Amino acid sequence: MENDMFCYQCEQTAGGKGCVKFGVCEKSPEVSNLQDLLIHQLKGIGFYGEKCLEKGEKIPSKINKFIADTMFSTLTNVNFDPERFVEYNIKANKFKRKLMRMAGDISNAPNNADYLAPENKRGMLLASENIGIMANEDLDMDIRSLRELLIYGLKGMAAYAHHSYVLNKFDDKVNGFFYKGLSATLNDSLTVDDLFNLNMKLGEVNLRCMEMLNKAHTDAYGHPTPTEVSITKKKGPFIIVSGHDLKDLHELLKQTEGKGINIYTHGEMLPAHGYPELNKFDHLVGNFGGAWQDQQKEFDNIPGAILMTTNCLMKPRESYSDRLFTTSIVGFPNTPYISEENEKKDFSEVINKALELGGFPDDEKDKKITVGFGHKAVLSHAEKIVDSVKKGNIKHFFVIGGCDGARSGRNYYTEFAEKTPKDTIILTLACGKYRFNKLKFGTVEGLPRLLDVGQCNDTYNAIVIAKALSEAFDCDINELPLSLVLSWYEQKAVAILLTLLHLDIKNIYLGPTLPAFVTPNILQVLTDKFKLTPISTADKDLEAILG
Ligand code: SF4
Ligand code: SF3
Repeated sequence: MENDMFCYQCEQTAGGKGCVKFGVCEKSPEVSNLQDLLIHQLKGIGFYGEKCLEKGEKIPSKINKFIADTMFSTLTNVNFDPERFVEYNIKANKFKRKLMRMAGDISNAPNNADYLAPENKRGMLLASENIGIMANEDLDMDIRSLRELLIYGLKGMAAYAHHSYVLNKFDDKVNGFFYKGLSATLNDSLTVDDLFNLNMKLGEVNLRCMEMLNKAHTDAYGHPTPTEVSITKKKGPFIIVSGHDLKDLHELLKQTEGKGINIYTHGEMLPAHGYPELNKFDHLVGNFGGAWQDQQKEFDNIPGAILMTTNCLMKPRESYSDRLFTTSIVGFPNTPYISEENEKKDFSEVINKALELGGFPDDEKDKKITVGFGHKAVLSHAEKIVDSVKKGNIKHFFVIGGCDGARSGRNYYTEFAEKTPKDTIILTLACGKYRFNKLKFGTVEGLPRLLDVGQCNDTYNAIVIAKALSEAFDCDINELPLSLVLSWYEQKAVAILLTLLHLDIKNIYLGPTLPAFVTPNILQVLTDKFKLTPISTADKDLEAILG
């Protein structure tokens, strides 16, 4: 094989084309190839699962959960442990056999749908040589592009389905679409139009999935309310909790109560402070550091423990690999892992490590930012907002958010936010907010100009807000004085973009670069149909938006 691996699923892919020797994210060829094999296995599972559903069979929830968990595990910066993917591939064989039995006799199964992987790593790696993204060199480029778009959208949705599962929320339509979408990528009779429509459908189903997750979060922890969060260090032992899983944070908060340990949120865990049932713990003391790509520098020699609940995990440096813990679908070789037994996690190891390391020696001078502007909190001011827009005192709304990343072009988002006029409001979400969330934006009409709506999945909140405003103004969302300026990095951003396009939201600005897996033809369709626009400079784009 010419390349050791092939992966182009994220924004930092090598040379803007594909990682072929080693992942820019540090994913090894071994892991990449085992992931390819797993995705291939899941496509067949999708085919037989779809047939079972057509027959009215009920698929066991452990198989639905397996699909969400394992697709999520292949998302960028989640799991780097080859042994985990060996285990997942073996389990995939078992679940595929089960679905094949349930589906009964099928005459028109696509090639390889019934493929079962060898049950050892060596065999798996050999087998993976023939099934990667580029294995079929004759495949039409646009078909490949739309199949990959669908797979990455499914990976993104899998993350949100996984977070919902852990809080006991399920949805048949969401589960069903995993089978349909995966199966479609094996179906050679589907045209470019068919696959395009399936991607739009994924956008619709992902909206439902984000809504389910929003309900899971708010049912468990209350509706976010505006909350001040300290962003400075406090004296004493501590644990930093990163990722998106609020349940893990809640468990850890309960298990550390009264133990003299401070808990800090990190990255996408920042919005947790807005939830009343999480914020009520006094030892949830603040937010630590910046976005994910700063972690190696910020965790270097840190005198406390770190818990990574989901992405984004970078290769741990030796100076903190003994104190960084992974859990759930996250993993890195030779890094401590907290498993779940009977739906319970015991964080004693993390707690003991934090106590042993002693923590920060002193308090820093306190600084604060505000989070917690979910749709309830924002829409409690709806009347005032509508009135101010009608009077011309609030001129425009911007949604500036998405994933952060390491590329230098991402300064665009800082500059853009800084240059928005004083009579405009910025809604922000996901880790892209760290580009500007510690700057002072002041207020307009008594409202903060920067409203932190939450995690990437809280795009659902931004959509509810936009829909409510469009109803109040009796207009289409595209007629609102609202612009979306988004950054992407990994596959959740792909799912979210498909949701926004499904809602027919036009004129989205997207950067810092366009996905390598989108061909020029497909990009042209997105530009023509939705006026999707690559970012240029903050000045030019602001001028184009505000005129
Ligand atoms: Fe490269 Fe991104 Fe794939 Fe990692 S996830 S191997 S950086 S394309
Ligand atoms: Fe960030 Fe990884 Fe995507 Fe949830 S934490 S948005 S990049």
